[in-house]
Amino acid sequence: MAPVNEPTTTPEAADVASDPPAAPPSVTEIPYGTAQAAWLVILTPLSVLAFVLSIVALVVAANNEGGGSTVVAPAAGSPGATEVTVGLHEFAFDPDVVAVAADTDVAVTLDNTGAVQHTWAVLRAGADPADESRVTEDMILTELGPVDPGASVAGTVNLPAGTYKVICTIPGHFDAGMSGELVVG
Ligand SMILES: [Cu+2]
Repeated sequence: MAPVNEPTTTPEAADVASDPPAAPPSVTEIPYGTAQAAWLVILTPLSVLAFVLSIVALVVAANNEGGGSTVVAPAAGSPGATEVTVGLHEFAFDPDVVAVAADTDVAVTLDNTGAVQHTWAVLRAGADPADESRVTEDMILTELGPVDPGASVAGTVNLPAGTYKVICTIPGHFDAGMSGELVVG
């Protein structure tokens, strides 16, 4: 017992011994650090993955939204539709392609969800002006509106089968992209 105690109680030995014990705290911190690092190794990729997935979801949602109003919009209603609703906003029709029945009264409702007035003017078959400066009065078969912001206007069209260009006649709007198609058949 004595030989064992003697070295540890020696001041010199105690100093030597007290130095290593001072180190263990930092040694015992390493397991904690590695444990935290291990959690970080697991959680960081998961949070990065979650972040990436949420970005992907946002991009997909944004693309779907854009596709619904501007890109290849599905025709509203069907070839035999006798009523259709079209949204108006800066600067597009929603949807921009609308299908309705031919040679019959078709009820058209325009909902202006934008902040300024808009119209919905159907041009005669074959009329396809490249820009607003080429639009003439005789091109316009029928026109609904102007529709005030937040308001709705109802009207009726009765047209023979064909594909008609639709534009907003408020100055600047057609040139800003506010045009669509009315497919009658
Ligand atoms: Cu407009």
